[in-house]
Amino acid sequence: MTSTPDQNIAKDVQGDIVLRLPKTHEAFLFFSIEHADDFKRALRNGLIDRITTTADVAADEQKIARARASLPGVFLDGIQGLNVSFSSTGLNKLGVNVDEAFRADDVAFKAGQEADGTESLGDPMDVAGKLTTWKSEFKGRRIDGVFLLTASNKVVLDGAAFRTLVHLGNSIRLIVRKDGVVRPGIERGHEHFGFLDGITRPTIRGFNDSTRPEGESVAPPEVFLLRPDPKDENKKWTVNGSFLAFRELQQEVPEFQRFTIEAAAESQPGQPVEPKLFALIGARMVGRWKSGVPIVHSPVDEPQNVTPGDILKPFDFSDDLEQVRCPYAAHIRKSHPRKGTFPEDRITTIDHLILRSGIAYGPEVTDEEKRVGETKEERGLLFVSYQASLEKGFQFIQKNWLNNVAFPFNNAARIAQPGHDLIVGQNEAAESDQRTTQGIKPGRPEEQTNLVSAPPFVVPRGGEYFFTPSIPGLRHLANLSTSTSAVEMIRKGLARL
Ligand code: N7H
Repeated sequence: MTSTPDQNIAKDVQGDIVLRLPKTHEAFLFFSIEHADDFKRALRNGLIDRITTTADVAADEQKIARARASLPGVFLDGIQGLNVSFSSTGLNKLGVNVDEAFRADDVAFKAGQEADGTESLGDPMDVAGKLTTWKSEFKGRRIDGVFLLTASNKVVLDGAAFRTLVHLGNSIRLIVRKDGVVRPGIERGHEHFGFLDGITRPTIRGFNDSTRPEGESVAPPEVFLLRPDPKDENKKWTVNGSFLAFRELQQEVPEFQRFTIEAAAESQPGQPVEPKLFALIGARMVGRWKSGVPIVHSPVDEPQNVTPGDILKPFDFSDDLEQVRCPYAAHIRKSHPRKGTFPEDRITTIDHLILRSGIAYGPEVTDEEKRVGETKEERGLLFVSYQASLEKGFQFIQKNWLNNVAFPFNNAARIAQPGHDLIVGQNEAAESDQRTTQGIKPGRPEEQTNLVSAPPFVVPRGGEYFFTPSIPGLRHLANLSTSTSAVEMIRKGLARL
């Protein structure tokens, strides 16, 4: 009996997609493919065997859980991960006909994220249409692929990165390495604005939904993993692969904090600004307190002595149709409009679920930055999301929900413009980078005035779209016969002279 793609999720799907590679340190090695045949040989000769699968991650998670039973918070030194993904230019170089391999509507992947940055994502650009905040390494479509390496400390990570690069030799050129690190001490698991991240994680029906926390979303595999027509030979190798959206998002932490303080002062003119109030404004911008507790459960006071149960307690917005407890524009309500956000049922949003797996980067805020209230050093989030369609997942959420002042439409409070997502939404109007929202300041919606934020405190510094093939998909790529291109033959010939 042949196995179905769903039965193969554990052994075939790369580990970062469904369960996330466990990590305290992560390196993203962005590369160009210089010699496709040598690269394929390196894949075949040991590299594919080192790729961490979903089953490997499940086994690692059990080891970590066993160790934590006796020593809470411990992370095991032996645990390492390796995944690999390719941009459409990379797949081209490996001999894939990208038009045949993917659907006609996988346009964003084929065109690359730089084109999408100006077309759909609303990234800042000048009058000539050039992206103004993007770093040069992400421009010009030079990135063919990315290795994701994870480890429990930097020494082990550096060793793994070195070995991977040595194994690949001249077959690739390292364009840039980006390192992420879990924040230290009590900030572990929190992103740089201070909020606990990585809480929500949709599950896959028939794979890991039976053990999901109560209230967590369940979606069919095809929301996250490709399921092409089995009769289409050109697409067969893409089964159980997923599109990866990578974004380098710089966070301006002192500016974010200053904004919450100023908004608090604006809310209660003439009164001293209380930390309690600006903490509440920050929580209303996100939809959760920094500890992770959803504000629909605790809409006024920051809960103390928070337990995992408080953080994971199921919620939707059906008891908060008029955004009294959680604003429509809160990041988690904009990015995942659960039941109660707009008249249609939640079922309509299942297609837009994503699996996130990002990590913080950069140093902690320095005393000097705290003193002057200004960012001097670069830090932020290396954002990663996986989905079976960028047009329904990452791109859709950014473009149609986070950047869109009119979303959620037809809301119960009849607010025409609930506003931008103030965390990561962009104002697409080229002449202004101001974002506005309703409902962030506490109080009844009818008492609300617009809250204006300028400039944004999350700055997109670039990114790329990739395809993360399954293990059989990788083997297919590694064995794909490419008639060595004329350019490559000339290059090889010259190198031998
Ligand atoms: Fe967001 N933040 O700290 O404010 N995000 N996010 N995100 N995000 C979430 O539920 C954050 C970004 C989603 O199901 C939490 O795990 C920051 C992008 C989605 O309830 C926090 C940045 C996109 C969810 C943050 C950033 C999304 C989510 C709550 C950038 C997509 C799940 C913790 C620097 C385009 C919502 C959690 C749900 C949750 C933050 C980026 C999407 C704290 C700082 C670009 C779908």
